Amino acid sequence: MIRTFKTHVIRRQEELTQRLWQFTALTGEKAGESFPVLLPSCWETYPGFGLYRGEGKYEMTFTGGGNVRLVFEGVSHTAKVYVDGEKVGGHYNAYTPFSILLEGLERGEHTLAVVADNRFSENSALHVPNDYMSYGGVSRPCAVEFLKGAFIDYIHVTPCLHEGVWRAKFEVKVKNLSASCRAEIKLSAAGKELTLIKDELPAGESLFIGELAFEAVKAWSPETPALYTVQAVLRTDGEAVDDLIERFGFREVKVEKDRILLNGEPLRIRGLCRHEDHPHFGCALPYEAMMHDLLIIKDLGANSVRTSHYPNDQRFLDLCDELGILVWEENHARGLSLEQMLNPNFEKQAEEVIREMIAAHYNHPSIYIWGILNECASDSEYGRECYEKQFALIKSLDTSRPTSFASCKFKTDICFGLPDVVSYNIYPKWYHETPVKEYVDDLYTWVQEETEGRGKPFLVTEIGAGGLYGYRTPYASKWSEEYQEKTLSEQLTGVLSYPACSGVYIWQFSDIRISEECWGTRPRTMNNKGVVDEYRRPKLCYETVKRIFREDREKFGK
Ligand code: ADA
Repeated sequence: MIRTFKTHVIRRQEELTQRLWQFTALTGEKAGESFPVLLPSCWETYPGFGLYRGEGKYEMTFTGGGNVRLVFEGVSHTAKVYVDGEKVGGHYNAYTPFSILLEGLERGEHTLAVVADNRFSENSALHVPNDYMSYGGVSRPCAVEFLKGAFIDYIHVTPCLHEGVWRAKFEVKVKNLSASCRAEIKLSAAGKELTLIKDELPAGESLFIGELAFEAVKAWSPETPALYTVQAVLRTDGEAVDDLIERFGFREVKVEKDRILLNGEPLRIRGLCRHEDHPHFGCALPYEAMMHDLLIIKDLGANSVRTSHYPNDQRFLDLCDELGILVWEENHARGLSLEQMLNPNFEKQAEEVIREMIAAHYNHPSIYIWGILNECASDSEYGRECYEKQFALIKSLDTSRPTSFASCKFKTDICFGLPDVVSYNIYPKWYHETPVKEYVDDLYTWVQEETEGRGKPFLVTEIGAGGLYGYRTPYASKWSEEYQEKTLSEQLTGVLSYPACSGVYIWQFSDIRISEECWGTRPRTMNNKGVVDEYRRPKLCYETVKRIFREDREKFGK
């Protein structure tokens, strides 16, 4: 399952995951070990492979020919793809999709091999030893598609409310693999139809643009997450050759003064930061496990998830659309120092993540904000240049959502003039002893008085404390569940009662594995700040968070 809904009626797409592939380790002592595995998965979950860093090959066969497209939702973290032994493409970064087009492939049975590599090196600027795991494997679904002479690459839908009536702009990108022809796109969305015609569709890429008004549709909101589909059917020289079905919602996000507005109403964020991580699945959580996480998030009274620190599996975003969970989605980067940002590959690799993230996730109504570069060098001139370029790139691709970044540079950040929303990660009572309210007030006052962030909405994107599941002490010592409960309670109430604040994200949803290479000093080689542990068992703080979030929901009526 690639999406939670059907995406094609005409195009033949065959999912290659949920099937057995042959895995072979290629590096070090394990080289040559080979056995069948079910994809998607991470090899760290295979017995004996818990710490394997290197290359792993996944092989299977598919039958067909003609214009064939291989679609990968995510390979962690560097991929090389071979068909019948010949390299046909590659990709860097675990968390964004890519595809490989094979024109005129001979009909018959073909072997497909994907070599994934999870090693760290100078070539990899984003996947570095870090406070989360960079797993190895084909970690998200993949498929093979059989195309005719032209196909639809994407549909981007931008809704807007105009004089009380919802309108939607449709941008449809088509790739023509043949000679110039007459082409027609028929769009059907929420009971309306529109035909866009090009008398001459040249070879290569073309954009079809159209707009429709919708008088009788429901707006999307966390309380009523109404969703609609749009189908685009492509005809060339009169023949229906391809189609794509996408899903969207009618909602607008705007920033006005110091508030983020959803359909004109100020947002109140009660959120959790979440990594894609689970002891049984690594970062390749199956659909059922994603749903289970979201049920817990809903039960806690939260209304938002921050996809720290990378774009998430599209199925998770589909579920957020369906359940009315607001999403802060961010590009891939955590805590990169100035030196790491100076890696010659950094700019290009980060830019690719942004392009791929926005192209693939543009239509999700749940995504209300794009975040970038969590806790990177936003206190340096060079860092500022990077933030500036990335925000400009985002705005060139999507003007319908605000932007932000989560800073940890206490009173030294120089980038707050760049995003629409000012966001801070703060850990009073964990990494230092300043009382929560005093700390937030000090920070907010500095932002207003000394920075270009003055007057912008203000979010706290991380608060948290470590608590080891099952470690209980009557005197609430650090790392005990009691300490975590007491600290989170003080942090949450302190931040939520600060009137200038638009909301808060807890660090973090569940305990997670971290890279051995860098963070071996954290207990269990894990980040233990989860409200639930890695198996999703609730800690002592669970009921406290639930009470505080639910009281806040009562107070704000949403
Ligand atoms: C940071 C960071 C998180 C995590 C957290 C912590 O603010 O953004 O990824 O490392 O701190 O646990 O200290």
